[in-house]
Amino acid sequence: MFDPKANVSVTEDGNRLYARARQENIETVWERHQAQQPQCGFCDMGLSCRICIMGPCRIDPFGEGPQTGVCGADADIVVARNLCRMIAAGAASHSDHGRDLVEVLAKVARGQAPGYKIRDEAKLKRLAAEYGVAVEGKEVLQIAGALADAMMEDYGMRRKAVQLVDRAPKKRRELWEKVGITPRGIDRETSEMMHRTHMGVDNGWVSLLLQGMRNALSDGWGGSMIATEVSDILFGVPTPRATQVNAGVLKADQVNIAVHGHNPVVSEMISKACMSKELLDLAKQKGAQGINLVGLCCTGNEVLMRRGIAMAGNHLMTELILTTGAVDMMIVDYQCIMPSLAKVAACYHTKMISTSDKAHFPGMEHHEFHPHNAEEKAMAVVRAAVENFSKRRDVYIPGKPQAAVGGFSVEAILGALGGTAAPLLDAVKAGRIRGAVGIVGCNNPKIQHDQNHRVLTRRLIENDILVVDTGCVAVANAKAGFKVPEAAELAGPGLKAICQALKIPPVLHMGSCVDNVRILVLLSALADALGVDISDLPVAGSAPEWYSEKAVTIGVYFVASGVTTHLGPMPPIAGSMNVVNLLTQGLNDVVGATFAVEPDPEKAALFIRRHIEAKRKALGLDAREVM
Ligand code: BF8
Repeated sequence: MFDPKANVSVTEDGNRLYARARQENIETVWERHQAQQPQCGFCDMGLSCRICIMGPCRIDPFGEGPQTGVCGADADIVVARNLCRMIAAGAASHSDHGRDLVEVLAKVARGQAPGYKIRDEAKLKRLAAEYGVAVEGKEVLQIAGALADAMMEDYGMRRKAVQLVDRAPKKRRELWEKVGITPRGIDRETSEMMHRTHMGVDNGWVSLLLQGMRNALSDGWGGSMIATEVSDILFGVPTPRATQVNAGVLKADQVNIAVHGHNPVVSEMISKACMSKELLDLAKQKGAQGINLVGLCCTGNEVLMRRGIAMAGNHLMTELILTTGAVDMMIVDYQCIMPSLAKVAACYHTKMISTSDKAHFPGMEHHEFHPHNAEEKAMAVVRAAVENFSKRRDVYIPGKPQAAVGGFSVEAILGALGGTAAPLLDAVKAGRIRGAVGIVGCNNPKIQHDQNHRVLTRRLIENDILVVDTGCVAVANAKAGFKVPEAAELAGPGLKAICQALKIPPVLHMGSCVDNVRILVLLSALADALGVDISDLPVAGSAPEWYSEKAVTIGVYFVASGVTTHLGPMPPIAGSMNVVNLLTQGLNDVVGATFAVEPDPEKAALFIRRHIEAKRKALGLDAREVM
């Protein structure tokens, strides 16, 4: 566990703001984590069960106390059920976010969403073709309406499989059919997962975990994929653009508004309002030089990817950023928003605004955004932020912003390669690039903030492994300076030469956490080009500092898609060696990939490098020995 006497963060802005929080006696996630020690060992091992009220029950891991709960469930059943419920919650979160976007698309089609529009007609038509929606002779809005209807059917049970599963390589789809884990409907799989984990339903730990994989796949190739694709249709496909990151992006002489959460439906509208002449004039009248919109967490990644909006920080920075005293307003939607935020904000002048009908927070002002009123609401809240500027007191903005480049959608990556994956594959075949790793996920106060992300990423690129990242890792790596073309100097000679030729960084920012599906699409393109399955590719996934249920779901759909995935923190499964062995070994025979848990990022880098070299060897490519 992370030593609380050490610096809480590996970043300068994080440590300086944490010192300020301590000085001002503001409680943060680190103090609350400390106050929880020792955390429950039964829960940590997945051995406590609260599913029914014959319990709560605990299974004794030392074999001395009870070995079953009141209902008779043993350690394997309890651990598998708990993990599966985490998968269901993660899938529900991402996929419900996707549904919100489909609803906006449907409302745009009906003219009921002023301010939103179809920004990428070509992508709309490509998606329509995938869904079998006729486009000939139809108006754009008609196509949008028909596509939204078809996507909504993916959520139910009227299909044999969710539509975008067709994007996976044929071998992978055949394997899913054989194993019986092809996802049928997005809501259906989550609902079935909750049903199976009710007391007295599925008590086979293997069958539970197989449904867990099907549930996760319904998110990866369903709800999350829909979220990303519809966001691209409504707000544009990301292309590389320059931006800046860390707390230094706040401006002392401007109105600072931070957007936090996940869904671009809110943050895009806010970004538009921040550019309105009326509100910019008002800001001037109030003595501010402008309105500075900054991002936090994944909604920050969404607006960074498409607009180059600066990023103030990731998960563990969300409280600290308020201690600058420079944030005039924080606007949140949902997911990963600590309920403590309004308490921290109350120590300053910062206004906290919640916007989603499904996410309320103590101490925040609630202004509900819906497609029909979002434009108007965005203007109203940004106006309130401008009005709040004059109430600032003591402002402390540590450090200078770090430059970064974001916006590497699959379309942008293939574009940079000249339109096809061939140059990337040639480089892999020639061994100049050994392979690629998707580093994803969160921060966790059990680990020094951003430390594992930095170390792992650095070790991989210096060994000629291309890194793509999303979510909070993407922010960590941008702050570390890995996302400027000059960072090619940090890479091994093969990767360095390619990055320099293409003028790209060795670490490519692929977006928010729902955008992990961009990685699946890219891997499918690479596998198809080589005529192999995803599990044959010299690639891996990693979540070095994960904390959330969504991260569990992402890890499971990565593995079920054939990507061996490293986890930093141990998931709560240690109470069942059967579950541990299946997830870390047995799955290889089922889906051709497994999980590996390794808290030390140096050792994790070695594990990943060995895995990549083994995959190269199996493909008949040159393989290095990793010492
Ligand atoms: O969805 S990486 S802490 S912000 S869960 Fe949350 Fe984790 Fe960050 Fe985005 Ni993803």
